[in-house]
Amino acid sequence: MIPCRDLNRSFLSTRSFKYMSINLSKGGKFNLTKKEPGLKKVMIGLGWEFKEGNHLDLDASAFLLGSNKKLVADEYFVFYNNLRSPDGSVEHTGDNRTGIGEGDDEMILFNMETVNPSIDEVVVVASIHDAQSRNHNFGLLDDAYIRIVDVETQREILRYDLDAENPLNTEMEFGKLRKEDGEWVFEAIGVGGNKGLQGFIDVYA
Ligand SMILES: [Ca+2]
Ligand SMILES: [Ca+2]
Repeated sequence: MIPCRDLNRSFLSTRSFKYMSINLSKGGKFNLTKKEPGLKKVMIGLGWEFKEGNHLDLDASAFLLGSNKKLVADEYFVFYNNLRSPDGSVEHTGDNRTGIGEGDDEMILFNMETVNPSIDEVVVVASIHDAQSRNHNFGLLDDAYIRIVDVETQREILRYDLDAENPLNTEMEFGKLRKEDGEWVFEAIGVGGNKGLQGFIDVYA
């Protein structure tokens, strides 16, 4: 049986809604190389709002992993204090500490052409800064999403809206770009935890 995602997609393409992006749900996959021929550089945007009209500092970070699922070197952990990977393929555009305003609050750029060939996965995570001392968690977030945009055309390719299964989580592996037989596939992960950014460092460093 063809998964519903694919049915929707073929429906959309036959109706020529070519600017409509794909909405992924948890576990959903999208082959960027196959579906978007010629795609070179993507912007991974993370947006969020705080329910109570206050501020919440969410941080987007990327772990560039080799085939052993570990960072190829410490400098391949890209976050607010290390904004660029050594190969220049991943760039973080800077820390946003409030999330105020619509649209992307933090952005990570990824160049598929210049990425170090040893990189097999780019794992994108979101973690709440100082979650414990500020008593913040994902339950306080509204409209958190991750989306992928073609940098050249500024067109949104796909989007994954966060559906926090556990509102008490303080960080989440949002999604990953994974190399599969030389093609880049985006996978919506949506797995949360309670160890902060350090929890991911413990796993991937
Ligand atoms: Ca931030
Ligand atoms: Ca926002």
